[in-house]
Amino acid sequence: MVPYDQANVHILTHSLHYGLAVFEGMRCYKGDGGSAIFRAKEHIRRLFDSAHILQMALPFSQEEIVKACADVTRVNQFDECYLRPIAFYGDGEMGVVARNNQVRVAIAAWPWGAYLGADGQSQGVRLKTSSFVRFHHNSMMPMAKTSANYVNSALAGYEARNNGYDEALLLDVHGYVAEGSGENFFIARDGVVITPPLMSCLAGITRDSVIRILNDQGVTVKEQPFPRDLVYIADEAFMTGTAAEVTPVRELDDRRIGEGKPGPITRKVIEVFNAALRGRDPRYRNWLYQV
Ligand code: PPE
Repeated sequence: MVPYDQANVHILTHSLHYGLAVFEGMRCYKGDGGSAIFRAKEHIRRLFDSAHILQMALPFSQEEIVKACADVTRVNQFDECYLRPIAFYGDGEMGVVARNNQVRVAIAAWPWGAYLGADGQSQGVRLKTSSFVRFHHNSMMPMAKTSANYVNSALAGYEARNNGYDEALLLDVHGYVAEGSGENFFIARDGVVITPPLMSCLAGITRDSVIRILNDQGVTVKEQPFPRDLVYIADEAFMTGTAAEVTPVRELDDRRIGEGKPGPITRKVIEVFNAALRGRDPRYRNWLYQV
């Protein structure tokens, strides 16, 4: 455990220069059985998947990192918090392809409120289709949660906010809906839910959880490409992510979606998801990692 002020790295930390870092974002919730990290094992598995894609060898096991995340939460005495494990190349050699720097792993925790604002979470957010295209999987790797990927997200996220919207919706290189700058995206029309396939978007753990919840509710979920105008005429839309949780979407490109407020499918997903996070739904109790 390293105190906040001493958790420093050298200015020549390789990953700071070239973006070759992999990270995770998880939330710990206080529920009926005490505090627990939501789907900790799946998140850390994805951390290792991201590292594998970058050919970065992590010097710990998945079990060690999961346990360390619980330790960080406990030592900080947080009931609820956001957790950020990150693996990166330390200082030593410079140059893009330097391979001899030590792989370092850190885990930070802090309290984090509603990602897209409290109003956004209750009333729905307003999105703008981004002029920045989600990168093709032969340029960057959307399946890897690497720091470098977030330059694309930040460009899109800034643009949307500069223009008075809450968040960006990025299209893929073929012009189909991909995801938000830090969220997966879903629409519902005539009772069927559609989300983009795992092609130009991150394999979100919240996305996976919501698909499971919808299936358990008897709602059909299709993972298929769709264009932005299908979003305009959708009955409902929502975004998912660890930070954003399940955030309703009320507008895209100044077109109201459905009735312009969280619809019945979205509200049901939020209700079941919130129960699952806090250990109040036995079907999803194995999603919780007790701290
Ligand atoms: N897509 C992107 C691009 C993304 O960054 C996230 C998470 C998701 C989808 C949803 O994934 P998941 O959290 O596994 O359901 N974005 C993280 C970073 C947010 C930040 O600003 O930092 C998050 O939500 O923790």
